[in-house]
Amino acid sequence: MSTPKNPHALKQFTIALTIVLVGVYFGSMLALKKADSDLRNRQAPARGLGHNPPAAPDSDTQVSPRETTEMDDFSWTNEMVWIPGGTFQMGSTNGQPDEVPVHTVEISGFWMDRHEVSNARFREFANASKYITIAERTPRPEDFPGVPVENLKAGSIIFQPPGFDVPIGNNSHVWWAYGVNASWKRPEGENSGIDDRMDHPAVHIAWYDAMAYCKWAGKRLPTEAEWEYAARGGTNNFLYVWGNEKGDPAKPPCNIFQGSFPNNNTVVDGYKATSPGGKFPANIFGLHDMAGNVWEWCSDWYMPDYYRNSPAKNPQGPENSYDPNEPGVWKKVTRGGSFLSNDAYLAGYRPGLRMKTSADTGISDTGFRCVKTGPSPEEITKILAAR
Ligand SMILES: [Ca+2]
Ligand SMILES: [Ca+2]
Repeated sequence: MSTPKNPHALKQFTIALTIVLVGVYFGSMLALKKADSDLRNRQAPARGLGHNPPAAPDSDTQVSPRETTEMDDFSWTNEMVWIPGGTFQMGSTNGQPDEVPVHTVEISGFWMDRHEVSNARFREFANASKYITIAERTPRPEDFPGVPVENLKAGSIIFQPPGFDVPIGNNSHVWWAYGVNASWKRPEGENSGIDDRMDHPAVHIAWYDAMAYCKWAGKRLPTEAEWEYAARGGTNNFLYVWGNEKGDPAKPPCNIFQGSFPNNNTVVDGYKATSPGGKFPANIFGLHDMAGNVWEWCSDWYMPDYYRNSPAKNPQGPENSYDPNEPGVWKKVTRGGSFLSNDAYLAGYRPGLRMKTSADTGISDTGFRCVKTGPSPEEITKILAAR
């Protein structure tokens, strides 16, 4: 694969960059983290040997499913749409090397959240479960021996335009910074909040955080194949979620980045960062923001060549993870692009585009939505009629 143009592949790089930007004060901690990462990279066994995935961080196992009534009233279907099973062509010949071969995949029917999980929903979960996201946790001294405790600061990765021109195709990723105290509650770090963004998608959600939410909600994350099938609206193998044409530049069909990335966001679509769920047209299945707004976690580990030999029915993803650009870092798939996606850098909002991010990493443009295996609408009608 070529060097990725999207910054999601480069957590360690971003952290290293932060060392320069933030200086010695915070750099001492992050330098150790990078050193630790480098050590793990060197020790990583060769791909495909069944090495074990990293353990979930502490406290992720403490979440319990929310209390429900004894008899399922199917009220959970109100915020979801039924995705009827079918067969589709997964992948794209118009994208990156990891999007081929285009192959036939059969998907069983499932339910999917109409919107990305909102701040309101995530707050409901956090309040009920007392769950603390990874971005909110202060790094533990035992994980960073030798670093003064006062230098261990919770935070997450935020978008920060550098203020100088970055040539198209430049992979320096100078637009990412470490935001001290950035989290889903403070999307841009200190002095930011979500009071006026409760219907926007929650961001700075790591994969482990999303899994904890799913456990509480009685749902799960979509597989990568389910996500792409749903985004494409079933059988269509369009280039974009809505068809093969990009559409009217004056009326963007989704929340992405207009203008010259990263400094000049012309905000033609009306949103510089996240947008409330449902502000842009739904796709054929009735799903909103499957293109843009925030990247969405899938359950699959990332493997660049998974399409070459994956199961033809309901593929669940590989057992291992390998990113040639960051060997040794276990990554989960994210899909759909974000408010930062633009045509100069991968056009991440295409339904075939595969992104990958370290499972413990939150970013200011990454969230998720859930799916659920359950009876179809017809079956539910029968169940309710029989009561
Ligand atoms: Ca936008
Ligand atoms: Ca999205």
